[in-house]
Amino acid sequence: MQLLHEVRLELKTRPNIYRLSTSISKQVTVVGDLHGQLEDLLLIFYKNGLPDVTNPYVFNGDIVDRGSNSVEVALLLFACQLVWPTAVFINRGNHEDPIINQKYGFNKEIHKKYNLLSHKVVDLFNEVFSWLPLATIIDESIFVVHGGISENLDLELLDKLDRHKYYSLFSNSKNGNVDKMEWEQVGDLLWSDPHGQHGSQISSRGKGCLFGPDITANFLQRNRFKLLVRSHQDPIDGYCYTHCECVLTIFSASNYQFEGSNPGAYVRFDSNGKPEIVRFCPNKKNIKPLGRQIFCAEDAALRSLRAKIAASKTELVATFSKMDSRKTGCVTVAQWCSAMESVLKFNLPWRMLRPHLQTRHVHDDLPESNPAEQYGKHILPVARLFSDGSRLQKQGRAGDHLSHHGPRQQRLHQSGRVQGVLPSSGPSHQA
Ligand SMILES: [Mn+2]
Repeated sequence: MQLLHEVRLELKTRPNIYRLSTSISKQVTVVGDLHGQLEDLLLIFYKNGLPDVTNPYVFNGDIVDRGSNSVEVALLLFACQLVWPTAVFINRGNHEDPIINQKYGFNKEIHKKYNLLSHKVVDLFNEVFSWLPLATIIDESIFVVHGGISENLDLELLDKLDRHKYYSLFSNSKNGNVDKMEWEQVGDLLWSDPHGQHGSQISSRGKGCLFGPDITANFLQRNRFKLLVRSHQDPIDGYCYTHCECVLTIFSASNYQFEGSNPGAYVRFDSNGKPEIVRFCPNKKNIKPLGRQIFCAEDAALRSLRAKIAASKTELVATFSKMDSRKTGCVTVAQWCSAMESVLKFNLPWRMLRPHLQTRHVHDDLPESNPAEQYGKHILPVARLFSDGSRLQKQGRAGDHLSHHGPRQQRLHQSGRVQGVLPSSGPSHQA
């Protein structure tokens, strides 16, 4: 919930229409509908890299509903938005709307995942959605919007309106005084589709319109744009061009209708506006490298954490020693977590991290029993904080702690094979 609060504050500072330049990044990637398909988002990050100043992304709406991981997709994108505020841009889609979320699965998913908190979480998501910008212009030449345009679309009016008023495009209970013209234009951005005939027609979707090639040509010319990029429909190839290649539809939720119905696609523009479309389809072949990629990212974070712990080991041992008033050589998991947090000053889920910070061959060699059993099942050997037993001896407490290890363990210390700079303990092992 903290994340949602933070992202809401961040989004409030954004304009209704983002204006991006690729002068630094030399490229930008546009991702279409994700509809809660986390695997597609992770695959895009795997193939195209995580966002950063050299690799900015525009997510073109409909991040939630239909798929089973809308919560995860939205939270991951919002976290990216906070971490890389100048490299992540999320346009609002027609599914970022409380009324639509009631019908197409997002609210249901939240209720399942958040139980008693779910009403608050739903409200917060809706609040965040209402602050999502409505469109993005890349290098003053590419207009990116979820649905499309209409005959009278007026960017000046769209720049000025209070988008938060259009909390939902269906119910105006929370919207206050809405302006009919503004209301319609926001609806056109989020709901329209291109069609083959000239002029505009009422859309069977009930909102937005069907706009013809003449409306596109006029809009692009009037605003000196070269291309309209939109999403909102699922082409069989993941993307399609219409209106003499002036409209590009890009859709990133693979297998959207059924297994094999469509690949996902995203488009990367270079700084000359030249598009490179990448199609992808998560399958069994792709799952392995994706898993490995996540593992690699975690591994890098853990390595850096281990280095920080190693750098603080003097202070850590002093803290552990203070906690270990009976001189058992052990501390409880709770004490360990509290020491890690107070010494390293990182507010991390230490209890969850602990199993990842152990060195496997250390606890394989744990003695069967030891004098510290009074701490219960989850106890941790202070001595195992160190890779070098001799350092401990210099501190005058080493004898106490090392004596708790069996002969094999001591040999390991002496031979330098105990590399763990962290306490380690398997659930069924005690030190
Ligand atoms: Mn849509």
